Amino acid sequence: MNEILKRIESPQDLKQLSVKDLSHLAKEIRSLIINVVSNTGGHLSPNLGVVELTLALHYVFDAPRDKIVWDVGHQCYPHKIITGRREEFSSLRQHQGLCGFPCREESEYDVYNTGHASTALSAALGMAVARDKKNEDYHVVSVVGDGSLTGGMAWEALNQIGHLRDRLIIVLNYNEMSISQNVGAISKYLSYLVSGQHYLKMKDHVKSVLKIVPAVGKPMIKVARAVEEAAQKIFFPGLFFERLGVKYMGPVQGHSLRSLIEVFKKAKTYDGPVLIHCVTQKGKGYSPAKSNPERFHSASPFDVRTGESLGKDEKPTFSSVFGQAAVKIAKEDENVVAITAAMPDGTGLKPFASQFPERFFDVGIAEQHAVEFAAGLAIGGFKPVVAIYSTFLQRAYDQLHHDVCLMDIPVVFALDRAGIVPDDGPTHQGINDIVYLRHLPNMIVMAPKEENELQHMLKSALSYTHPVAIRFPKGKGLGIPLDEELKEIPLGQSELLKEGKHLLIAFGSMVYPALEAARRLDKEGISMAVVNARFAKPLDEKMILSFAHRKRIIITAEEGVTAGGFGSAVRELLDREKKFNIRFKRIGLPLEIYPVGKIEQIKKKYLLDEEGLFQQIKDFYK
Ligand SMILES: Cc1ncc(C[n+]2csc(CCOP(=O)(O)OP(=O)(O)O)c2C)c(N)n1
Repeated sequence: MNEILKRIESPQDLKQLSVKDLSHLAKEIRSLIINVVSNTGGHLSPNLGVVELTLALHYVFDAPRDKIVWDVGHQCYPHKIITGRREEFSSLRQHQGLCGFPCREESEYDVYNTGHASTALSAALGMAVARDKKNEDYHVVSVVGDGSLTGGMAWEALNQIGHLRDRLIIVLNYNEMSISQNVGAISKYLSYLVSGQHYLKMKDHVKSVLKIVPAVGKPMIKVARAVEEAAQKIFFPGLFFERLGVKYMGPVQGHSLRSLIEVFKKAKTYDGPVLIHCVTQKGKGYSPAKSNPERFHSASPFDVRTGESLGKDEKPTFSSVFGQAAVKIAKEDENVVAITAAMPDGTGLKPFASQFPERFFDVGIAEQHAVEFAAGLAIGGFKPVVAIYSTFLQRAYDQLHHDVCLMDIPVVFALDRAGIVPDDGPTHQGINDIVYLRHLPNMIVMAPKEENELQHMLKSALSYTHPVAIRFPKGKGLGIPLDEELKEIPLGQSELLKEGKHLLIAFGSMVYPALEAARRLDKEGISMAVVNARFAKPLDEKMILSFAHRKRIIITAEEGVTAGGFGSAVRELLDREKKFNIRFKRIGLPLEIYPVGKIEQIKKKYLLDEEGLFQQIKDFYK
């Protein structure tokens, strides 16, 4: 096993191989990926789908001199394996191991760090223009999926690519999937192009029928027209791209090394932008992933034999509690609608989508549009709930400000994966949202201490008639029983959980660790009251000021960057009042680029776990 792979130290070693050897190598790479990802978890089905495509690219082009730019970058495992990182591949997504996305700090073959979608065409165009302006001579190749092509930035790039016409190769990895089934009119157009192949067969078939049938009646004329239309598709496929000024090649069978090598060689000779439409299958080579590419898009560790996940936990995730609460509320209020930007499963909205298909919208990887679309729906009398991961909502900052908050339009934002996010590394951390939301006019910012409170917060948010953001972490809840009946939390009201002399006020996921730390501090003679803030905006000013009047120490805790975050909000309140002589500390995250690792490892490093809180408060008290 791995007879060929063990000889591949760099892409140069591929160039000596025959197509037959490359095809064996593809098998060996798939097997390595399946084995490693079954241990570490990771993006399985996207990577299994691009093995031949990656081999053909590295066979034809000369990286790192030629630049290969991956969109999202979740499909870079074969690329990492053949660019000198085969031995380290088992450390994928582990603390101090290989990052699951392209990473310039790791290798000169990774020209551009990614994690968020739809960036590759813009970045690649920039590189191509820089090359041409400096009279240099290398190829720039960007690989973009059909899912990522639903993002607006990809079209902004195409607009300029067709205008400038610099030499640039776009490999469209078409597999009909985003994380879930791909959506939208562009996706339909791409599948229409692919279906040209079937028309080709149909045309031949019809031709042969026409040959043997002498009479040409009305039905025959209809058939003849269909043949003509099909012929148009065949002879001018990709007309749309051609009209944009981008040469279209394809569709190409994306698992045929011979076809891929041939088309990439041809594309190399073209002096302008060219798009190669490669048809691939997500999960290729591993039947559980092939039959359920969505589940294996980003899989947790699994049993290779069966595909079953390892380490099942009975506690529901925050995402699923959110999704169920949305269904419950929508049953009672027909104006509630839900929106996702290509993450129906990850955000927990699948049950909503199946129960209320006409009130559910998957807009594609289009966070900016999702926010703006929601604002329009709200103006029309609906109550939109927009579920987007904290890190991806960063995309829509201006829409939040300009299109929702300035007009005080009631849209509810459910920010999943808020706080520290495991395994995916710096691009996926959800640690900025308190900061980027708190200063928006009219925006209410909430975070539940556990999953039961999340349900009540969703109900409450829909009653406030302002823009509201609810942030909650990735993963399992705390196992708190879920109330049947949902209640409304009065706007801005915090919750006192433990009496004490000084104040420890925690936001969201930090509440329980704060409570545990405070119980231990009691034993050290340090008496901290613990308050569940619930709101970063509006703050429970009355409660905080009452402590400020009586106490000497106020400490805030949040799972987000402290610069401009929740603690800063409390500090600003105290500064506004001026008259307090108190000692104040904010606990949270520094401005840094966060390492790959498990949540526990990262929290420990930044002293945000119970032990870290205990030590930080004890040291401060002294
Ligand atoms: C801005 C942004 N929103 C959402 C995501 C989550 N996400 C990661 S991969 C993916 C689907 C990408 O589909 P496609 O480009 O077709 O690649 P495939 O996985 O099908 O190979 C999504 C939605 C993201 N990475 N970035």
